[in-house]
Amino acid sequence: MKLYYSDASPYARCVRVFIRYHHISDVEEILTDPFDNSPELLRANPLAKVPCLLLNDGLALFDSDVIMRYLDSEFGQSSLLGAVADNWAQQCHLSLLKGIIDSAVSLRQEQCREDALRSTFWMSRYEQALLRGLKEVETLGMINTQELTAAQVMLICLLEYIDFRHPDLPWRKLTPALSVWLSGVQKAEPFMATRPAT
Ligand SMILES: N[C@@H](CCC(=O)N[C@@H](CS)C(=O)NCC(=O)O)C(=O)O
Repeated sequence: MKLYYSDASPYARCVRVFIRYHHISDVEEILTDPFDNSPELLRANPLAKVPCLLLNDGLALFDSDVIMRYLDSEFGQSSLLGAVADNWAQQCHLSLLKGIIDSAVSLRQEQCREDALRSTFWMSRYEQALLRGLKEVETLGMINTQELTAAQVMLICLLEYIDFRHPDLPWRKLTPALSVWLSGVQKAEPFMATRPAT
């Protein structure tokens, strides 16, 4: 299998952590800048987004959500996602985390635009959604299990992405329990091995 990924993408990082967590060795990880529109990526994913997993039979899987479900169902001895399959509250926890990642990535994209095109309205809206979302994550107690869950994988990738791309956001002050929890879990090997280079 081939995984097209970019180093900084929090979506791709979740998938790469799943690969390591499940000890899947048959994946060639191909560092890809989606904005290069390489023919190889476009053939696999017409949306030109990473992550995209190309299976050995030629089927291309995207987005990160589908890839994580695939890896979990094909290779998971202890499932990261299976337990939440028909638990709608927990499914919604995953949607919340995905939505916060979307806000963090959209905020970054807006910040990267030229001064004249950058929208303070959208930057403020993304930032507010992100901070409100994290407060809700803390309230919901997603960090209160010893066993690593899919939600926790997403949360670690999200919080480290915020530190990486938005170091000035006051998330640690707003959600101190998440901050303490992160420092205890972020040294696990799958996260160390996939941390974006600074
Ligand atoms: N919903 C997708 C989002 C993927 C995504 O937006 N990836 C970004 C990198 S962080 C990308 O490839 N952007 C290129 C583009 O938007 O054209 C997923 O969960 O995989």
